[in-house]
Amino acid sequence: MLPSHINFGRHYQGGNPMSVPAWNPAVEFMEREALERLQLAQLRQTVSWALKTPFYRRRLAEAGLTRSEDIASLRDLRHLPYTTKDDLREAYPDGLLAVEPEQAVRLHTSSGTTGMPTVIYHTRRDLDAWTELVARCIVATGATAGDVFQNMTHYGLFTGGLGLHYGAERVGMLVIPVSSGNTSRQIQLLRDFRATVVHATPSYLLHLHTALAGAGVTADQLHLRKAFIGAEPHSEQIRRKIETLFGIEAYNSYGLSEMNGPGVAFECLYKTGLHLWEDAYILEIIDPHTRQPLAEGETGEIVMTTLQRQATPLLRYRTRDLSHLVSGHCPCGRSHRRLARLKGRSDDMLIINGVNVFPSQIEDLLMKTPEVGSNYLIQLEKRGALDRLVVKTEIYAKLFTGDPQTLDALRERLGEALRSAILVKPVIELHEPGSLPVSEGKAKRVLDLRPAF
Ligand code: DLL
Repeated sequence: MLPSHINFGRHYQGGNPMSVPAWNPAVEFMEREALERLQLAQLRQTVSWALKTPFYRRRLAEAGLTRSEDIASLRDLRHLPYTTKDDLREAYPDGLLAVEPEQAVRLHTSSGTTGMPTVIYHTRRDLDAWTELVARCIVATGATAGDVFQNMTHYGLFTGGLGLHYGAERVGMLVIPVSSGNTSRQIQLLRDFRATVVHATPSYLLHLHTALAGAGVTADQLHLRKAFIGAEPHSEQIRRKIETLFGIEAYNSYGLSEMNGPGVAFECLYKTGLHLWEDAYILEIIDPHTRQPLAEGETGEIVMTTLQRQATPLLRYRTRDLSHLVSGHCPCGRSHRRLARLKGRSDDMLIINGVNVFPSQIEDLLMKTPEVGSNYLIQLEKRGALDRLVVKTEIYAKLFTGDPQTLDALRERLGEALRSAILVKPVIELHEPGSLPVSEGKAKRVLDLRPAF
């Protein structure tokens, strides 16, 4: 029996302040024992899907596992191999595709460490399962079919746009699929269609607020009541600032393309941590150095195993994201455990206005350019609410003429090449040979001047 305070998302009107809105109460409030039984069954299923790929056949055989039935309990998970971003990169483009190509209906890619992207394929069923997870997240925040949803995240290979889009449609919201950028249009749409819920990166919402002032619009002329914020690190202070500036409630959303995208973990009305949907993912927190599991409350690397995705099943994927499990129960009564706000990463990936960039991608491109010398510096700054990437590079001495036109053309060419490779428009600074500081010992190539989040 479900507790009486739960409302089905489809019918929730937000009238009773004590009630907890939920999209799929049967799963969201499932007893732990039943949830773990479901996880075990899905883990076996996932391993049998994974065994369809040469990559996992080899990896699992090395771990002594050739049949999914060999998994007797969830504890056996620790015998399974880890999967890393590099594994995904090496499997590019279809080494991890576990279904017939014609069964896959969409793919998403995200940046890999040295430019080679990681690819996740989805079957129709995978997309449906993802949509359901996102619908759960949306309804858990109290958003309803009656809301007008302006989706300000990028549509395309990035998963933020399409991920939230289909979830919001499923809930029955009126969706404005505006995508990212074009702030004056965002403001016009917010006003004309009286959007009540938005989805954006936290830095973009702060930028939007500044732009509102420039357009002579005050937040209380809008009809906003909620924001879903994610895709980049942000502090509790930033959330509060967004809430105060707009007079709304903002909910933290965590996800990554390798685990579909958004819809992995989300805050509910109570904002006591991000519920991670454990019927869809097995969560582990490990010490990134020893790879040993950590106890509840200890901060370590998030490792996840997909439980529902057939086209690209992933076992023990090392996300490189750092967090810990929140102990105790959430007042909402959901049985799915909660992740604390993310604390950073255990690798050098940079998140620039929500876009993931590895310094090695920038280095690769610079080093491929004959006019560029070997010394360079990647600097990150805040310009207003947004991040700014400055790439400072020396010119190769033999090709340095000092001719302003040649330098302008090189600056332009490098800026464009980087923009298309990493999807962030950099400011390029060209320096005379030998003029950038040379570090003693291990070169420090990244200078992050953004305030700590
Ligand atoms: O950023 C998916 C997403 C879209 C999540 C929209 C939330 C909202 P990727 O581009 O693959 O996917 O980037 C994933 O972004 O490993 C984290 O390092 C970081 N990240 C995502 N959400 C949060 C968050 C999407 N709420 C990477 N807080 C992840 C901190 C986050 N970091």
